[in-house]
Amino acid sequence: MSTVHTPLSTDGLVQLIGVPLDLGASRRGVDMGPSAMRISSLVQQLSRLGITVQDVGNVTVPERATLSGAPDAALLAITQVCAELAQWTATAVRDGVRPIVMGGDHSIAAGSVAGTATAFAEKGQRIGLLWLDAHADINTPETSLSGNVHGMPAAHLLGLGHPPLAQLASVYPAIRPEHLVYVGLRDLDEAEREAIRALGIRAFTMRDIDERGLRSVMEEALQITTTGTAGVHVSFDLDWVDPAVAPGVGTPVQGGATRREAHLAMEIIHDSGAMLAMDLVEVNPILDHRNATAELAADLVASAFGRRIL
Ligand SMILES: [Mn+2]
Repeated sequence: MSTVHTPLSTDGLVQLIGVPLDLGASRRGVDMGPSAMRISSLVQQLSRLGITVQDVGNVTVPERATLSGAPDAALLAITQVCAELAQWTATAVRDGVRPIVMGGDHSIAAGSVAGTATAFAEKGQRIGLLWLDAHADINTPETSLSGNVHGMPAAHLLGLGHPPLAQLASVYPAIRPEHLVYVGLRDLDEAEREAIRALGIRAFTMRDIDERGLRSVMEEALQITTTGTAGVHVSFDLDWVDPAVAPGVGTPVQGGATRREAHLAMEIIHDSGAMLAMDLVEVNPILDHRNATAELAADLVASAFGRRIL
């Protein structure tokens, strides 16, 4: 087996971007997610698939202790981090490199996805967004009960919420409601249910996966997110997976996807050939056991980038 592989196309180029940010959550620890991912077998597994991996390091994130005591201090800091992250992902995508953005809490998706959207908008194209998560993350500063910004990135990408954070892409909104699909929801606020209904967003809950099976759900989700778009940005919150398998996450919720369902979702994403970029968020090493959740994430990424059993 050759360990040196020259990719035939840019499909074989991946850039790792770390965003050690936990300012969007009340529970601490997901700022260590990028370290946990780098310690895992992620790079080794991608390399084995013949993928060239470039690790560009971490976006600079201010320390929580240095923020002012103002109520919106975290929101302003997150907006700054997301603005820089959007530039990083846009640059990667323009260069034909697929970014894997390692969070950090999910608020960073407001930046990572905005960057992907910007790079394709320059070619006159829109992008789809596949959101794998226990939560819809579609609160705004007005509707949120907790004020936690990691519960708001989908809203910001749809053009709602804090205007500077909702306007990071060169297109507005970064994502149109008809191009966003949720898979695996199981914990929603009433305001989020209303927002999903009002915007007409296609949302597959865990019940849909139970009743229809994951394959059917994923195929429809990809069909919707790739219709009229250049492809799909996959925003993967590890809390989509059941906490029995993925205990080290920011906001665990019982009743999530099994390990096999998660792998199948990744395999179907790979088969679609439509993935433009990926977020891996909410890995919390403090709650984890021997880095199992980051290792699971590395394994799932390998499936999403073409690893096969046979
Ligand atoms: Mn999330």
